[in-house]
This record gives sequence, C-alpha cells and structure tokens, in this order.
Amino acid sequence: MNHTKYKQMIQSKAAELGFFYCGFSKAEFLEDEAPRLETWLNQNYQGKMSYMGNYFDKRLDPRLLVEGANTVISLILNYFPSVTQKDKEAPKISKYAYGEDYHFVIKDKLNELLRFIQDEIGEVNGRAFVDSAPVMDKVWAKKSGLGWIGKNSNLIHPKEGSFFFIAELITDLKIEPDGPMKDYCGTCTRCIDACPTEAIVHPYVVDGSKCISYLTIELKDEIIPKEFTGKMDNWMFGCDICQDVCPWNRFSKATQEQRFKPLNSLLDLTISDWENLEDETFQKLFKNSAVKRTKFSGLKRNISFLTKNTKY
Ligand code: B12
Ligand code: SF4
Ligand code: SF4
Repeated sequence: MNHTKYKQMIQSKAAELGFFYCGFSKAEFLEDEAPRLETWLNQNYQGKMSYMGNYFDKRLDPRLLVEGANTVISLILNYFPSVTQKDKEAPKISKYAYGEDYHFVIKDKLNELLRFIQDEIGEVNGRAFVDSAPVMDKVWAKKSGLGWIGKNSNLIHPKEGSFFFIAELITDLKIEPDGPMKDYCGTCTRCIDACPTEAIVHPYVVDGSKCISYLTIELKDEIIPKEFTGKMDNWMFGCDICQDVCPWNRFSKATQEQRFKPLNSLLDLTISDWENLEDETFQKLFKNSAVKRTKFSGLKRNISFLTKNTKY
C-alpha cells in the first residue's frame, strides 16, 4: 500500500472519531522554535510553571521522545459549546472546561486511532500526546497545515477558528508532510487590545505569568498578586477574551462531542451559588472535569479575589 493511501485511511478514521482535521509533519528538530522558547523562558514568562523549563531538548525534538520517530500526526478537536453560563453576573469558566476533562476524551480517541493504524498498516511504533508531555502542540499542528499561530499565540484554522484542542500521535511511520499555512492575522490587533492584563506583550508572544488562565489555574499560591486587582474581568477559571474577540471565531460551530456537553448544573449556578460553593458540591460537580486542576481551595481563592474586587 502506498503512503498516500495511508494518509487517506488515517484522515478518514480521524474524522470518524470526531476530529476536525488531521495533518502530517516530519518529526525533526524545531530549529526556529529553539531560540524563541529559550527567550521565553529567560524572560520568565512561564512564571511558576516550572515544568515548562524541563526537558528543553525533548520539547524541541520528538525523536528524543519516541524512538525512530518519523512523522507527527496532528489532530484538532472542537470544544466550542452551544450554550454559555446563564447568570451573566456569575464568575466565568472558560468554554473548554464546560464538559468532561479533554485529556480523558482525547486520549481515548488517540488510542483508538493508534490501534486502527497498527491493525490496518502493521507494526507501527507510536505514542499519543495531548498536552501531557513536553511537546509543542501548536507548532506541530502549524507544521501539519492545520492552521496558523495567531498574535494571541493560539492556533487558528481559517474555517474553524481556534476553539479546539490539539493532540498528536508521534510515530515511526513515513508519510508525506503537509505544508504549513499562511498567517491571516494581517493588521488586526484585537486580541492584544482586549487582553485585560496586557499579557500579550508582543504580537505572537504571551507572558504566561500575566495571563488570567495562569493566574486562575496554574498559579498555586494562596493569593493572586495584587497588581491584577480589577483586571480579571470576572474570570474564575481560564479566560477566553483573546479568542472571543478574534474575527476568525465569528463562525465557530458547536461541538458534536457528547462528552464535552456542558453540565447543566454548572451553567445554572448563580453568582451566590458560586460564592457559597462547598467542597462536597465542588467534588460532585467537577468529578470528571478539568476544573479539578485548581482544586476546591484554588477555585475559592479565585472567586474571593473577584468578589473582593467587585464589591469592596
Ligand atoms: C504553557 C501553556 C499555557 C500557559 C502559557 C501560554 C502560552 N502561550 O504559552 C497558560 C497557562 C497561560 C496557557 C493559557 C491558555 N491555553 Co495553554 N498551553 C500551554 C502548553 C502546556 C504549552 C505551550 C507552550 O509551549 N508555551 C511556550 C511558549 C514559548 O510557546 P508559545 O506561547 O506557543 O510561543 C511561541 C510564540 O511566542 C512564538 N514566537 C516568539 N517570538 C515570535 C516572534 C514572531 C515574529 C513569531 C511569528 C512567533 C514568535 O514562538 C514561541 C514558540 O513556538 C500547551 C500544550 C502543549 N503541550 O503545547 C497549552 C495550549 C497552548 N493551551 C491551550 C489553550 C486552549 C489555552 C487557553 C485558551 C485556555 C483558556 N481558555 O484559559 C489559554 C490561552 C492563552 C493564550 N493566549 O495563550 C491549547 C491551545 C489550542 C489552540 N487552538 O491553539 C494548547 C495547545 C493545549 C491543547 N493541547 O489543546 N496555556
Ligand atoms: S487568555 Fe485572557 S489574559 Fe490570557 S492572553 Fe488571552 S485575553 Fe489575555
Ligand atoms: S484577534 Fe486578530 S490579531 Fe488576534 S489572533 Fe485573531 S486575527 Fe490575529
């Protein structure tokens, strides 16, 4: 069987599993990204996400992660919800976290895709990744032709916008790479202008330590630094602003993935429900959710930071 045939088989199985798109790139050293990642780390844009400084070499070369790697198969999965939180005053949760934790949902699909490849093509060595290892997901997806990296630093697909997750299979299969896509940001600066904490320090560069997503999810300190007082725009878990304002997201379509279906009970909660949230309800509500990453104490910290800022 020729390699074009492999490509078609894998793409059609990926579509059957619900992925938006599937593209291929050559597993190689990321020459352009190496100095950029180094500068980003030297600027301390990772803040307290110390894991971003680990495995520098592996992060830049998938062949150090998977023996004999030849091809990175990149996949994107839509999470855009059809509904949002009902109480417009309630503290906000990022759209990606309305349903079941994407790590579980996507891992299941990736493993099924890998099994399919092994059944249909033969002995293929491969590993599945979704935001779970030192792999630069956006860069591979860009190289695989699934979109361009916008000034807000997210990957954007011209037809689908950016409300999707990125995952990959790194394999020893040899498949013709798909080319990268042109950048369609043009002269637009909406995301930079709209970011309330000025975290997009230059076009395409996000200072992670200033991003609301970092402050509300990744930062484990007992308090959120005072300098962000009044700048959180009511976000208690993640932040969607630089994607909400992006013109390429105007036509986002709701996901068909049942496991991303928003929990009704979550969308129904009012501002006072959130302020009075108890550990037991938190554990029940977020049993299989990515929100568990903040833990109960983290979410409480975030809510009280917002409440203090708006009420006093
Ligand atoms: C660390 C991390 C964060 C950190 C830091 C953000 C960041 N931009 O790095 C924080 C916690 C802030 C964060 C927030 C979010 N994240 Co995040 N995050 C990651 C993670 C784990 C690593 C990203 C990384 O490698 N950063 C390191 C820096 C160096 O890379 P970079 O930001 O891409 O920087 C590039 C540019 O700056 C560029 N560059 C530098 N200089 C120049 C100059 C020019 C001229 C050009 C063209 C480029 C350029 O080079 C750098 C390297 O490629 C990935 C998962 C993964 N394993 O890849 C998810 C990931 C990027 N996150 C994701 C998501 C969904 C989010 C949020 C939207 C979540 C939310 N709603 O709250 C926000 C968006 C914030 C934003 N605008 O970036 C998705 C993005 C999906 C997509 N469509 O792109 C990913 C891919 C997870 C996934 N597997 O789906 N995230
Ligand atoms: S996610 Fe929010 S805080 Fe982070 S860069 Fe985008 S707009 Fe700024
Ligand atoms: S808002 Fe404008 S500049 Fe920012 S990512 Fe979207 S198109 Fe690019």
